[in-house]
Amino acid sequence: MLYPRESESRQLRTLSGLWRFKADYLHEGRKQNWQMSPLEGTINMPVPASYNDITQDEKLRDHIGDVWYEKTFFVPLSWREERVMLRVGSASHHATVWVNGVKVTEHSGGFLPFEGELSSIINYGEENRISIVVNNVLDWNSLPPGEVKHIEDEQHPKGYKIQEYHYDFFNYAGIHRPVILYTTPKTYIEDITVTTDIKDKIAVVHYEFKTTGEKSVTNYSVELLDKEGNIVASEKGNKDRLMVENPKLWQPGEGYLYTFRVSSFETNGDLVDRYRLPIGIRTVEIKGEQFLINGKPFYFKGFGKHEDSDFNGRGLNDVINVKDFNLLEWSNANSFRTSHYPYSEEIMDLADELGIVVIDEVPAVGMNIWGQNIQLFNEDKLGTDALNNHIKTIKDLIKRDKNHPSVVMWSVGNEAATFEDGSVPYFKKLAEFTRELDNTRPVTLVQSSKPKDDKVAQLFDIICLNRYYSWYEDPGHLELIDFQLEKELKDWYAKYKQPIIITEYGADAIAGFHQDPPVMFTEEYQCEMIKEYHKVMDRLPFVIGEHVWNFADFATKQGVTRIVGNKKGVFTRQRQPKAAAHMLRKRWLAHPKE
Ligand code: GCB
Repeated sequence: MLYPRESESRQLRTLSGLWRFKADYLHEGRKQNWQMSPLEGTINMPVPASYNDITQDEKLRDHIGDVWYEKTFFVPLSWREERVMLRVGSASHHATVWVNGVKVTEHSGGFLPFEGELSSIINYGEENRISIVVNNVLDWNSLPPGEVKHIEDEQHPKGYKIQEYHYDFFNYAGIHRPVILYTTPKTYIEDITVTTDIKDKIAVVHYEFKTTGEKSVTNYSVELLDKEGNIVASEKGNKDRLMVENPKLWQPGEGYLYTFRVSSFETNGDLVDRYRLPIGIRTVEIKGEQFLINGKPFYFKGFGKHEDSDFNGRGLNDVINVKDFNLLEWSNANSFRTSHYPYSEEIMDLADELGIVVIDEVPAVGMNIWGQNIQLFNEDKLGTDALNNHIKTIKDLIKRDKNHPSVVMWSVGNEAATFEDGSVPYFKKLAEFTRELDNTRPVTLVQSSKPKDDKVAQLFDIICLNRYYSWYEDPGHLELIDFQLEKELKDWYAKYKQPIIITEYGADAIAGFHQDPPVMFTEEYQCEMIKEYHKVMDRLPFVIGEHVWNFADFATKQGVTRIVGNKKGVFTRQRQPKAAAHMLRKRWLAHPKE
């Protein structure tokens, strides 16, 4: 599914802005077909945004179930000749869309785009009404998984239920990314895949795309344009390769992008469709202990992040996104992981443009119930249906993100219960499937098991490890990190001979809390803990990256270990630096291992 972009043959209109909104507390909407007539008793709701933190009503914040969105819009008469599409960047977690009461599409999975065709439904030159119902319920077959628990005991009123989930970020819901109307010609370029290789200073850009529609189009022009707009290579087929001598490479810190311009023509030479895809020329490879980008060893310096900000929740927030990339640059970071779900396409575009390296993760988080002896990888919980949904999500993510040069690795999940026997066939299937779809990028699963317990790391290309010595294990004992971490990292390496990225390490620090000698929750403790990890990582050559948890403080569900959210950010939720941010900035100015 190509990201909607304007061109000579394509138009685009955003439906971002205020929508009419109504929470369906009594579960009536679907039965009463609320999509058939204008909603009554609505409030204003911005799109894109999470709805949870917009009002003063905690009932809405904590609502479990459906909410309805509605908006009216016009499309010009001239669009009658076109294929008119409606695209939702993401809606968490399940959505059904109607236009003028006619169902257009439905989708499950809260972090990826979906679309439907409106051409035969829409009133051209007249008013149209779009209705979207969004449901936030998670179950064992959704990604991320969760479970609605009905609590039946004398401590709770009859019918009391909660949405349980075993991951550590607030279950924000709503229409999180833009809703866009766009047109393509009726015969349109549907999908483009570009991969790049470099041999002896010559870049080979392999490409493939297809055209769908009534007309049989066989005349194409495929051109590669540099930043100045010069055509540096061209071809005529829909599956071929372009050669570029002395290419400007996409590099960490220098996101040089070419424009891959595809045009299709009628036999008489008239333009049918045109699409411009930004691409970067680069290679990625793991060789021995090293992660190579363009043949050079790359050391990951950066963070696990979240899409999370005040009021917007998980809704697309251009202000925060641009600020975050400025802070990444200020910190001298070169990479981040899209923990724990695919981020917006707008963020991925920024990473491409700014040369920030990305580990791209599917929303497979919470597949582990800490401290409870419950097996998850079986038909009762994470069985065949969950696996199929996981496979579909990987497929959709790769389809969406395959052309981003910033994406150097796929992560098929975070901290699953990989000590269970049942996790082995499950992840074997996922690793194989991911490689089948894309053999140009390494595949990982972010781990929290101990090396002696893990059963799946051999299926993947690189070990990504989250560790919390002196926080969840031996809280307060900074002096143990050196011993414990070194031993464990050596054990991982001895067992699998794969390079290791520490994809999470860090401590909660409440900005402004100080105590020296350090105690937990102070800025001093956060700094000291991070520094202790560095000492170990710096002496182990097979450690090839450090992603501090987390970039910024973020919202979580309420609980006794969370103080108005998770405070492991080195920036506050409002993006102000804590002491640790200054410390990292100094460390990352150079390659930590040089
Ligand atoms: C983890 C999780 C992350 C949590 C973090 C923490 O291991 O991957 O989602 O937020 O620990 O702070 O507990």
